[in-house]
Amino acid sequence: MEKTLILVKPDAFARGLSGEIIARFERKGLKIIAAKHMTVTEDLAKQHYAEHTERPFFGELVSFITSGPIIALVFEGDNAIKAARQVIGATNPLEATTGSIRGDFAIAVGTNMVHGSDSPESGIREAGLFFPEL
Ligand code: DAT
Ligand code: MG
Repeated sequence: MEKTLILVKPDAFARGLSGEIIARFERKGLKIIAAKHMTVTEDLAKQHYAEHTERPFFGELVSFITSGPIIALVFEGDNAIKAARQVIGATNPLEATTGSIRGDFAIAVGTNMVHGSDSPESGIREAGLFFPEL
């Protein structure tokens, strides 16, 4: 079974949409195996977004994800990575279909509500960063 790290980002948490968002993954058939409320440190943010270090928006990524409380979760299930990314929608909310989290709740790519791992390997890596006990 695959694992995916899901982050309910600061924009979604501040808007009171955590429950709505988490419910969508559960309804899809994914199981929560870890969850916590936390604030991401700069060090953790940089490790989490390591693949984006060279991107021009890296600084904004780190400052946004550390800007306020989040909910971090690990969901498990068959094809959890693809299933969760379908629930989340395209990176740019203006390209995300209605019915997806980003399509329904967001407009800007910088504040797109949710993170979801993009491969089984990154699911394991990212889940381990946020939940070393797993
Ligand atoms: P995703 O979150 O869909 O996996 P990604 O891994 O390519 O997308 O990028 C990570 C985050 O970086 C994304 O959720 C929002 C931000 N981002 C991506 N492309 C961007 C861009 N062109 N300008 C600003 N922020 C961007
Ligand atoms: Mg990504």
